[in-house]
Amino acid sequence: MKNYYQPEIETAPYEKIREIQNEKIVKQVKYVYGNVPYYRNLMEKKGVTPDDIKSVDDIKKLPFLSKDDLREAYPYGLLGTDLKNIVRIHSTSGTTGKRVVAFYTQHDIDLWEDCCARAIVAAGGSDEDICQVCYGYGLFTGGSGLHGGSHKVGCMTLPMSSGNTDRQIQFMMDLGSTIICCTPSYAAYIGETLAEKGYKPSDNKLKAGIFGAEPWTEEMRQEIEKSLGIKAYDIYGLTETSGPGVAFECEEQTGMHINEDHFYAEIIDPDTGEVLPEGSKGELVFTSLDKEGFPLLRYRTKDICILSREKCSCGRTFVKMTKPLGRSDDMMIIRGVNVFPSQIETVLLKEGYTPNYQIVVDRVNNTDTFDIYVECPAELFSDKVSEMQTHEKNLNTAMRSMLGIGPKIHLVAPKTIERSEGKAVRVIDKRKLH
Ligand code: DLL
Repeated sequence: MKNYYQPEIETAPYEKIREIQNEKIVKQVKYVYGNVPYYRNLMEKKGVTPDDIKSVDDIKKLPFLSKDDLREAYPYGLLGTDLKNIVRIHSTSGTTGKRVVAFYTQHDIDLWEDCCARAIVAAGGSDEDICQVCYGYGLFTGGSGLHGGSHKVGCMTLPMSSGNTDRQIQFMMDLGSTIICCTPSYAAYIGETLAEKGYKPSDNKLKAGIFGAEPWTEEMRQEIEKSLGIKAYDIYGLTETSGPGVAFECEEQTGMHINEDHFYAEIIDPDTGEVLPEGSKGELVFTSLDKEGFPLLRYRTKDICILSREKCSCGRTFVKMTKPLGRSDDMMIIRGVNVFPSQIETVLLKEGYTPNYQIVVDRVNNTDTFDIYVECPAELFSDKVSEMQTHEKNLNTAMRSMLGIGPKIHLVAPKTIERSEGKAVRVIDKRKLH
C-alpha cells in the first residue's frame, strides 16, 4: 500500500504542480518586492519589476541571492514581514563570519512541518509509530523540523535531541522506537554502540531512519541499514529555506523528491550562473514560493547535484534531486586535483574500513600535504608493523585510483577518532588558516 501525507499534491500531474507554482511565484515576487528593500534594490539594479514575472519560466530573470547577501543583510535585512508576525528563528552553526538567521511566521512553521511530515510518511511512518528525534534541538533546524513533522503524522515523538548515546539506546529499547531521525554519522555511531553493548540488529524495533544534514554515501547507507536493521532514507534541506524537508526520499531510494509546491528548483552553472537543462550537474538554486518570514528568491545553495523528472515507482510526481555530490565550496583542490570528501568515504567503506576518518590538508614549502587518519578495524589490526604498512599502502593505491592523487594514510587504533553527535568534522584544511 502506498502512503502519502498530502496525496492530492504529492501525486498531482506535473501540469497541476506547474499551475500552482505559476500562481505562487507571481504573488511571492510582488510580496518580496514590496516588503524586502534589499531584494527590491537587486531587482532594480537588474532592471526587473514584478510585472516581468508571469510564471516560473520568468524566474531566470531574477537576481541571485548568496550567503554573502545574507551576511550583508544580517540580521533583519531580508525579513519579509513585521517582527510582530515572526514566531521563531533558527540559525546555522557556522563557525566563520556571521551566522545565517532565518525567521518564521506561524504559517511558515506549518508548511515546514508539512514538508517534514511528508518525509516521515514516505519512510513508512504513521500514527502507529514511535519516532525518536535525535537531531539537535535549539537553533539547529533538524530537531524542531522533524519534531513538528512527527507530531503532524501523529507519531509518539521522543524529543531526545543529540548526544547522550546511552540514554538514546535505553529509550529506544525500553519504549520500542520504530523510526529514528539523526545525522547519518550519529546513526552509524548508535549502530556501533548497540553492537558493543551486545545487541543484534533484530533486538530493536526500528524499521526506518531519516538521515540528512551532511553528505553520506550509498556504502554508508548500507552499513547503517545493516547495523540497525532498518531502511535508511535521505532527507535534505538548509536553514535558509526553513530546514529539513525541502526534499525527501521515498521507498525507491533513488534520490529525493523536492517539495515543489513550496520550493522551485533550478540547476545552474556555478561559474556563469546560466540555467542548465534537466539532467545536468550543477549548483542547486531554490526560490521559496510561499514564505512570509524569510522569503528567499533564487538562493544559491552551493550544493552540486542533478535533477531528474523520471517517473518514480512511488507515485510521487515531484522532481527528484540526487544526493548533493559535493559543494561548490567544499570541494578541495589538492595539488591541483579536485577532491570531494564523499569520494574518500566511498573508497574507505569499499575497502572494509569504517566511516571514522579525518582528512587533514596543509601546505608545507608551497606543496600541499594530504593525510587521511582512518581507524583500523579490529580484524585488520596487527602488531606487526609490516602488515600495517601493507594495509596503508593498499589503501593509498585505492585512493589514488579514485582521486588521481595519493594521500598519506595513517591507520589509527579503533575509537581514537572523535565521534560526532551532530555533523561530523571530516576535513581539517589548515591551508585556510594561513
Ligand atoms: O542541515 C538542515 C537539515 C537538518 C537537513 C536535518 C536534513 C536533516 P544547515 O545546517 O543549514 O541545514 O546545512 C545545510 O547541509 O546546504 C547541504 O550542504 C548539507 N546537507 C543537508 N542535508 C543533506 C543531505 C541542515 N541529505 C547544508 N545530504 C546543505 C548531504 C546535506 N548534504
